[in-house]
Amino acid sequence: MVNQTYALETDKETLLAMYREMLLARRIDERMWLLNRSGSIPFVVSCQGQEVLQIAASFALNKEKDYVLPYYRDLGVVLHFGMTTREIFLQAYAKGEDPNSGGRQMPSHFGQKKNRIVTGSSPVTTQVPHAVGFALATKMEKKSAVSFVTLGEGSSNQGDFHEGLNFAGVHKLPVIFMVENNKYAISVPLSKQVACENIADRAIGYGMKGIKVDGNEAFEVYKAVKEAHERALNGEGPTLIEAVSYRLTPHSSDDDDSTYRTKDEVSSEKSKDGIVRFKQFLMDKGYLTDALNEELETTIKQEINDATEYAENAPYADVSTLSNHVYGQKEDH
Ligand SMILES: Cc1ncc(C[n+]2csc(CCOP(=O)(O)OP(=O)(O)O)c2C)c(N)n1
Repeated sequence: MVNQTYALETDKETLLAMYREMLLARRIDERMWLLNRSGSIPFVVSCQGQEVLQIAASFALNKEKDYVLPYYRDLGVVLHFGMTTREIFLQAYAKGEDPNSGGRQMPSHFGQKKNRIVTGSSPVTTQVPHAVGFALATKMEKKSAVSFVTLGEGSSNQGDFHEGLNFAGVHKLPVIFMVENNKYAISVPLSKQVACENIADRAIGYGMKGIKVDGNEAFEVYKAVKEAHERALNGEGPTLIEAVSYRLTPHSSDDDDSTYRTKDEVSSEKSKDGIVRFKQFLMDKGYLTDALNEELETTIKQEINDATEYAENAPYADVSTLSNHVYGQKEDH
């Protein structure tokens, strides 16, 4: 098999595209916090600390064919699959043009049919059996597509996780489960969530390959997902990937993380930030320069300013649409 990681490491254009998406996700997230703290938007749930693994995984998928079933932190995944910066801000402001739910769901409950982003629900882990269902349909229809689902490590204790993995393992379905282990489930640290050493070890109980990777290392994540993707398309069944990172922000804008973790711990984890590491790699290779980085930052800022202004001025959903997507609608004849 071709060593995909090696091929990627010399592919300057793809690497710069990856970096741009990581940076865009981080800067969007940072803007969301400013808007929340200034009272403009009601709620933020961050991707910060998880951008590298989200973007690296997304680049290993086929965004024209695969289905993604993201969880609320997957800003990087949905940006890669085609959700625009404007659309991200429209959902944060709960405006009518929000592609996820027309402003009806909580922010970050991503879903957009045209980009094969399958909507999730507020109860965590419901996306796992949904992803397995998509993979079953894909197999029955003999389509060449993979279903990619993400969740937090805390969510891997829910029944839905185990039922989903069991069914996918038995039927050898083309699905990739990626646990984004950010070491906390709100205030509960990893040591109080699971008694096993690795979340990836759970794979063996369901007859599938399990692999643990450093989520701050883009190439490790890319390789794991690329191989899982190939296995899925070859009919070799599902894979469980555990990508370890750290949640750099509080659980959400409604959480005070100082009650359960120290500032020292957070700043020590911040020093391992995968984006900084990836940027350094690009600099060392000569693919990125200070000037190019500055240019990227400027264009991203402009894109975010435009999106913020657009979403702020956009109308809320019209009251006449209140029951759309809630009750069945009569077709016009
Ligand atoms: C079934 C269910 N139980 C509890 C909650 C409340 N809740 C929302 S997020 C969350 C923590 C999930 O932790 P994890 O899966 O590790 O994801 P993380 O937020 O850390 O990325 C909980 C308990 C919920 N939304 N759904």
